[in-house]
Amino acid sequence: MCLLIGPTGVGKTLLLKRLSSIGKGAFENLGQIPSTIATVGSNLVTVNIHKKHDITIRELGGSMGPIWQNYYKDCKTVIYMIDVCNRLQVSSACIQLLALLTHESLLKTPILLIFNKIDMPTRMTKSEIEALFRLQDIIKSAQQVISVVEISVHTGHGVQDVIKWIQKAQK
Ligand SMILES: Nc1nc2c(ncn2[C@@H]2O[C@H](COP(=O)(O)OP(=O)(O)OP(=O)(O)O)[C@@H](O)[C@H]2O)c(=O)[nH]1
Ligand SMILES: [Mg+2]
Repeated sequence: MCLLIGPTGVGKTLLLKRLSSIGKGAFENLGQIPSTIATVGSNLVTVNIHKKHDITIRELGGSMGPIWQNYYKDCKTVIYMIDVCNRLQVSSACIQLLALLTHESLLKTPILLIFNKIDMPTRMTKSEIEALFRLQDIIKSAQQVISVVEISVHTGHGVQDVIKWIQKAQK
């Protein structure tokens, strides 16, 4: 199982919807943007994006932060998503990220960091975020292999990179 977490409103549920429609054969940027509501609890979806087997992804709502750790034991990979427009969320997102990277159950778990909503003109730039998160320091000091992608679930930009990472990491 792949665990999909991150603060509220960053786009986790929308990404899951995109991945399931791509798994059903739809092109990644076709169709309207489906609406989402804040996830209370968790959202379990099986997506058909791997040649050999289906992949189960569990989203935990951002408001469930205090209980995320109950799910760390059962996951093979973790995707942590961040909203590049939400400046108010940066520091808490960073603290949450550090907590998960140092959690004993996740020390060997491959981590994908997603910076989402790069379609927005009000977005923070990549270097701005990297500085705010001290990303290079985090990557250097973490025990896990951390990959980083910038995406827009709205336009579909970068979603293929997410799929490639899941296919590789979730063998
Ligand atoms: N502009 C823009 N908006 C996005 C993007 N991805 C998601 N959103 C919007 O962000 C809002 C929140 O998306 P959700 O997928 O519900 O967020 P979530 O991370 O599941 O939130 P919780 O379930 O509360 O933890 C929705 O209005 C989405 O349409 C994106 O790439 N660009
Ligand atoms: Mg959600």
